[in-house]
Amino acid sequence: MSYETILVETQERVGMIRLNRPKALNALNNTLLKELMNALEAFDADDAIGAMVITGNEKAFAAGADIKEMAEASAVEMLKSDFIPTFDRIRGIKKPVIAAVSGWALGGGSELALSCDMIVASETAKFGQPEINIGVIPGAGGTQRLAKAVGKALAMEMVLNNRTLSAAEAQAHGVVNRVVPVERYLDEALELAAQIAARASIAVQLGKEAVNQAFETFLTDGLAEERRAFTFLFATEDQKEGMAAFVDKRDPEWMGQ
Ligand code: DAK
Repeated sequence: MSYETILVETQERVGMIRLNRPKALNALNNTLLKELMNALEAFDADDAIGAMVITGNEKAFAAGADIKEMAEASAVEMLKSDFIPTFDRIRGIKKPVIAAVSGWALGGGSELALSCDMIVASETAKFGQPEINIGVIPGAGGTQRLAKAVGKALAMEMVLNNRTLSAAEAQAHGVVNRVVPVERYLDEALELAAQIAARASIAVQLGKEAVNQAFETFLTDGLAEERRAFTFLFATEDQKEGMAAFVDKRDPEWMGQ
């Protein structure tokens, strides 16, 4: 399938999506959001793919929603826009999604990165919620995911006063998994994705769901969900294979079932 605003490729079991509106610093317009979602869902449905990477370019992961597209929008048009459904659907992707971020990750771009399961950042990455500069606030999870990630005080400063986070600060606050030189960030993300894609896929899927529960439920509900997922894995071939391989002192051969 060919796209207008993204580039899509596969590297063995990893699906990679590159946001590709470089002249607009990868601002997220409606076409890009639709295409991104279609590509993510196509990879999610493909048994040959085990993990995904979303990236931009060295200068910008994404500089936010396309301000030129939304400047004249009415409240009703914004309510009907693709932003909310897209971000809800990203939450529903079953396989791990890693953001490889270099340069600007602002507004909806920062929210997109925070919606991914992991972030590999280049040393030049900058995360921010500058919506206050244009008279609004984050609308795709920024106030919520950011506050959970960096704490109330810093989230307030970011949302109310456009404080940006450097890559090193983002790492110190647990927002990103690792920070690497700009020449390495994409390869590092692809390698991490390849490692996870080679693992027992049902356990990976349930592990992702269970960790997400930690941010969305009370502890007792999350623990119950984790216990159900853990128990269910004993109905999979991969659990039998994984434990037998340990006992036999050999590498497991995952079947994804
Ligand atoms: N939208 C449209 N175009 C953008 C853009 C954006 N967000 N960011 C950059 N561009 C364009 C610039 O207009 C410029 O285009 P030309 O003038 O060349 O045609 C080109 O990209 C290069 O940008 P600059 O010349 O400004 O580059 P600089 O290196 O000087 O500055 C910058 C880089 C990232 C600091 C600057 O471009 C900037 O401040 N950009 C805006 C960042 C921003 O405010 N982002 C937040 C957008 S609001 C929703 C939920 C969420 C949202 C929307 C709806 N719903 C629930 C419905 C999200 C909202 C947002 O993200």
